[in-house]
Amino acid sequence: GKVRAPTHIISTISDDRGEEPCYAGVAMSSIVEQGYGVGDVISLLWFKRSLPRYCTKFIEICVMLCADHGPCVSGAHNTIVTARAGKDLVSSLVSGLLTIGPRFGGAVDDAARYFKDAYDRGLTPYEFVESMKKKGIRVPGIGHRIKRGDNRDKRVELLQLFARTNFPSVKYMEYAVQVEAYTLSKANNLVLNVDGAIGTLFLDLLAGSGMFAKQEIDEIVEIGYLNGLFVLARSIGLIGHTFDQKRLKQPLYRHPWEDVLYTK
Ligand code: Q5B
Repeated sequence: GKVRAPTHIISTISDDRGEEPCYAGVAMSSIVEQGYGVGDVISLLWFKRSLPRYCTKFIEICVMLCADHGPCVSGAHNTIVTARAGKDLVSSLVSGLLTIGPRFGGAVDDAARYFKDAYDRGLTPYEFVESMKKKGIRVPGIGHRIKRGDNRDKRVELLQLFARTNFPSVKYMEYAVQVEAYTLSKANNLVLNVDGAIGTLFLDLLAGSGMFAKQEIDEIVEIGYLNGLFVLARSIGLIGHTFDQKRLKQPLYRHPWEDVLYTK
């Protein structure tokens, strides 16, 4: 019989060989005709399945809420400086994206990992937070530079409201709220931040939707899909900041001497 030459690439999420491209087996015409949104496209290309509407709506809300957070955050700052140095769109975008990490916007996966582990092991908020402290690890998803116990992050409240209204279960989020109550008793800036809200609510989506086997959830958390939501969302804002600087014809940025402490 025919022997197929071994392939150098395996791909399982999309196929452009037919009349029209397919995302996880769904033809482009269906995507358009059925009025799918970007949440459905993310479901198909990242999770390889169509998710219920409340899940895709949640994904879309995450993308909208994280699209930008002003010019002063690390990512926007880098992008603005790069655009003002005369660099092109892609360079300006990636210089902002490269700041996303454990302190800024890239704590979503670790929040999901640590909160899942603590909840599944039945740790009390006190045991969880103090065990992290003993290990010298900051609790991912907790803490913010400008948000406080008396000035909560509106994005977190909006995500929580949507999930409480639409998700079958919000056990991981409620656990995170209890953890936040404990961390706020230690310091007023230790709020549940947007990374922590998305990380724990996505655990609820994965566990409560009935669309994922336990092994699949463990794999998603282990591989780390969820920072992708922040990266994707913030790209929208970073592109906007690039255009803004170009439109404003802003000159090369140079940081003022007065704002540097020169010392030996
Ligand atoms: N402490 C976010 O720190 C920040 C603690 C903690 C235990 C914690 C910090 C942190 C975990 C990572 C995380 C996502 C670096 C943040 C985001 C997107 C954004 C950004 C925007 C947007 C802030 C003061 C004292 C110290 C620390 C203790 C702080 N965090 N203890 N667990 N998690 N969080 N990142 O204000 O005794 O004095 O040594 O790493 O979730 O990135 O809008 O800006 O949309 O763009 O610099 O919202 O919390 O505070 O470092 O001076 O710490 O609190 O140990 O205690 P700060 P520090 P001590 S959302």
